Amino acid sequence: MTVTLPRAIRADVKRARLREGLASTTPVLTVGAHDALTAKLIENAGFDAVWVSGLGISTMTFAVPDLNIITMTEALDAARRIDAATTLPVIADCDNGYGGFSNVIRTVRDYERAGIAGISIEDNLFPKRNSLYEGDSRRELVETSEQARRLRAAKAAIDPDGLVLIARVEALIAGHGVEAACERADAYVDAGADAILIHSRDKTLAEIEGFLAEWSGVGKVPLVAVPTLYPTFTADDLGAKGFRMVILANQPMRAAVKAMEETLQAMADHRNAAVVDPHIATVDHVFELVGTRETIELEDGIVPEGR
Ligand code: SPV
Ligand code: MG
Repeated sequence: MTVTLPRAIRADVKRARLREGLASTTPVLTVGAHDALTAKLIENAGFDAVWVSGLGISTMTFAVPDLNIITMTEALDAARRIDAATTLPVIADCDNGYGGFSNVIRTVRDYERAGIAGISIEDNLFPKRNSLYEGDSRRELVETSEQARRLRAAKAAIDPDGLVLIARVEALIAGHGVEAACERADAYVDAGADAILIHSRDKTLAEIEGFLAEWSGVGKVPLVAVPTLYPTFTADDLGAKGFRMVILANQPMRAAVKAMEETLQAMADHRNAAVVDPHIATVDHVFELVGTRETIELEDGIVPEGR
């Protein structure tokens, strides 16, 4: 028997898996990746899907704020690398489509062609501000009718069975209230969105509960939650409220930042690496995670004994 590496999964298979997940009452439990290895670790830990976090890519790959500074092609490159590293469906955070009407269409078409399973397009005006940033006094949204026009045109520009288009409503984040959020969600569904991501910073969940009580699409259109600021609600709690996807968007990135800061500080304090050795991954584990042995055996034509 020869050594084999994991097979690449076709885009249509990942997309079908994502559509199936969104149709089920158990939410698709999705975790944010900022790079390819993180996607692999998310898969190894048993999650259902990977979110390509705009905050994560901006922070970890470019060390710039999440303010529409990275370009569509930089974000797509990151999404491609992440998608290649996992058999799970990948949902890419495409911010606001990186500009105006034609940028949104180009974004959707390029992600479709790249074989990404799903994307999210939000209604923050370019240049957007990260939704979690508390100090922001200027949050402007694209007019509802214009955002719907963009989504309708984007949907028309791709295969109906192609990537899953999640329309992200930022009305609650921008302080426009539940009624405005419902109007936007209606308009985006009418424009052809496959799912609605309703984002909120309200730690009590009252805003989200208000939306769920008011919106006529609940139970008909898959809803997506990003519970960064209401993390005590489990995926099952959110599933019971009607959410079909729960995105834990940035915890691996924050874990990496903390681990690296602590490791670097300890090495700086002790001026050696022995102090951190028991607390960091072994080199062998790193080799193992990326299939180093299998790749070398395949390259060298080695047939392992007993296999
Ligand atoms: C991201 O991960 O980039 C997101 C989620 O868009 S949030 O940071 O909550 O806006
Ligand atoms: Mg984002």
